[in-house]
Amino acid sequence: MTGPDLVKIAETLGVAADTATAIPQLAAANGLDVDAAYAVQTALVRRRLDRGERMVGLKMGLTSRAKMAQVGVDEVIWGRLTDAMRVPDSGTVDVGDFIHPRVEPEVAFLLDRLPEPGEPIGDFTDAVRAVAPAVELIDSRYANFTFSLPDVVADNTSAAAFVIGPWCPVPDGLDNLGVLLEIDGRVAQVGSTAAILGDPRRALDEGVRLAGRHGVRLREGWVFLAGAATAAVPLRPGSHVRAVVEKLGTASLKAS
Ligand code: OOG
Ligand code: MG
Repeated sequence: MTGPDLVKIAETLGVAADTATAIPQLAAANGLDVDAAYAVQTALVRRRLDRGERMVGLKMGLTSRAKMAQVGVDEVIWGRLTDAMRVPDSGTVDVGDFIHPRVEPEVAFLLDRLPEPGEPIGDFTDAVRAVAPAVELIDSRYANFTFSLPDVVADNTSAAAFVIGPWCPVPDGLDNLGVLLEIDGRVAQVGSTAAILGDPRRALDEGVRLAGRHGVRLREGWVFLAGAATAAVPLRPGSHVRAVVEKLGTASLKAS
């Protein structure tokens, strides 16, 4: 018996993203478990690299209860970021490039040199050069933004675009900073960085560990998104989105 055709599944997900067309969930129908789903994710990102995109970082998903509850999946997941997903701070995205985009406030790390695989990270300030507020734009390729754990993993954890605000030196504490998501000047979500695994620094340990299981090593100069502190909010054309993180500042995005 042969296993599922992982490259073909990745192609289906890639075309869904390229054409902004929702598809039915595919993990159950193809017998994908979580490990096979990460292999699909690898093939899906390979498809981007083959057309000239560069890997620029890693993102964590479902590191907060608010996010787990919103999508009904309760495991921490990780995905890959490429240069084509990056939008400059205060930049504009075209909602028509996506299926049903949502935005969420995040904290980003700029990675320094990390220890060898299997070694503990040790001092956070040795591993992380700078931190920044960020907005992640997620866009599940599945109809109704509904998926199982292997589905969302295969779909590169809904990664679509991200904005990083100004980098700042690592503050003394990151574990209890207020987080706001504002849409058109109105507060749409309120939270705290404490919602991210108790402390967003923990997300880095998890990222190193979980990606390491699949042979992915985080690199110096990469961006790392620790995961949203609040639930995500649908992005409508014409909106102006700001993520504000206490002590760190603001990252913003416009939608046309
Ligand atoms: C999965 C991605 C989750 C986060 O920050 O929790 C994520 C999704 O909600 O579609 O990026
Ligand atoms: Mg996110």
